[in-house]
Amino acid sequence: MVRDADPGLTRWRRRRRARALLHRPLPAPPDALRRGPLRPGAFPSPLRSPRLAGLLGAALAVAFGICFVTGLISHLVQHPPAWFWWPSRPAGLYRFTQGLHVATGLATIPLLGAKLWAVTPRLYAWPPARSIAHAAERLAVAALVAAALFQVVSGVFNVARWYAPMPFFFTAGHYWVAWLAVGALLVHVGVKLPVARRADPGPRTRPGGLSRRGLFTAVGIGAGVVTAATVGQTVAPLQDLSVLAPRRPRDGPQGLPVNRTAAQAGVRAGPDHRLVVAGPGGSVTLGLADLAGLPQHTVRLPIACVEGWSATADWTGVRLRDLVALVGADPATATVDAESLQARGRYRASTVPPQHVGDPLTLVALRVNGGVLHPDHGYPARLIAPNRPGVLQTKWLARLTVRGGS
Ligand SMILES: Nc1nc2c(c(=O)[nH]1)N[C@H]1C(S)=C(S)[C@@H](COP(=O)(O)O)O[C@H]1N2
Ligand SMILES: [Mo]
Repeated sequence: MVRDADPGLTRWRRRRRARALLHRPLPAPPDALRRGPLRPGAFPSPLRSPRLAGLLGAALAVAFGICFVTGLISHLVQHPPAWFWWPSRPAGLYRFTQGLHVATGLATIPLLGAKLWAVTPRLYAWPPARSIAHAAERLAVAALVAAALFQVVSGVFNVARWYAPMPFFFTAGHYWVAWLAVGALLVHVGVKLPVARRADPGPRTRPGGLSRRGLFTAVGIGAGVVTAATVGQTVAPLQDLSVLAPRRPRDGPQGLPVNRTAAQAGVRAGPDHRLVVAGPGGSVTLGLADLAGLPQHTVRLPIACVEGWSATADWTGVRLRDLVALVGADPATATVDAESLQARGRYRASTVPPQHVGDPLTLVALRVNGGVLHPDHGYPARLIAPNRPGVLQTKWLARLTVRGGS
């Protein structure tokens, strides 16, 4: 009996044939199309070298990497899957990671601009696709550019709270496109890293023109200006510098910005307001005098909005763990669902996990910065907890449902 070949050899041949097919030259399009930016020598600037593209790419990869990781943290904290655990300390950690997310995202803008400028000639590469493999690589780059632009633009719209041009739920779109960008970026880096390593450094200067160092300095200054013009939304001492920041940490009633006003939320609470605390073994209903009669504590905690602004305030009220104990549950293991008087809206309710319930810094706040809560800050009672995004600091509390903790 004659065997054709051993299976290993056949597989090897098949793979070689597939590779040959991927790299077989495609027919070149007619030369008559080579006009305008497609003509040879259309981009004379020697600054646009593979070396420059590589250096800018490295800077972008660092900024994008930080932005991706901090964004992922933010997403997990806001939409926690069952396996995810986020501590209640350090109290200002989320403020830092989310501030960094928005700052690196914004600093990306000048870097991305310079990078796209540096690689513009590649957009008009001739022939447009040399082989199937080359075409696939270019498609990955197209996906990367589109995803990166989408992330920057949608992020800026969100910071500016301009939702009209986004016909999708920002948080979901921004999250999923981030994965698309990371995937395309990994392919791109895998393909380009060897090229950038081998790249001839090219001329550093062009007679009478901008040097590479000059260009880098300009991009660096651009990134610095963008950062300085916006970081004051979270670093209060810099707020006067931040002319482009949509929010200023000390502007608003009681020296604190407002995200959604009571009127916008359709909430009107009076002094007859009652807070229901429901536990596994029974429930209590507390009027404002009852709440004020419980031990009061003052904590210094920030509101850190996903939009990038944050502000510190002094909050006074009842510890959440004291209310949990009031209905006979153990604060160390209880989870609390907090619901607002607000009837509709995505942020009318939030869940407080055990590590935050048990933390003595977590309050049902009745006062801020020395006065009774302004209606826009959640009068008569709002949640304030350490290391939590603003969207989870539920205002106008109406009901607390305690689960577990028995
Ligand atoms: N009920 C309710 N609570 C809410 C919101 C909301 O829309 N509804 N917005 C949240 C968001 S996004 C932020 S950043 C904080 C802002 O609190 P402040 O307006 O008191 O600064 O409130 C949170 N609490
Ligand atoms: Mo927010």
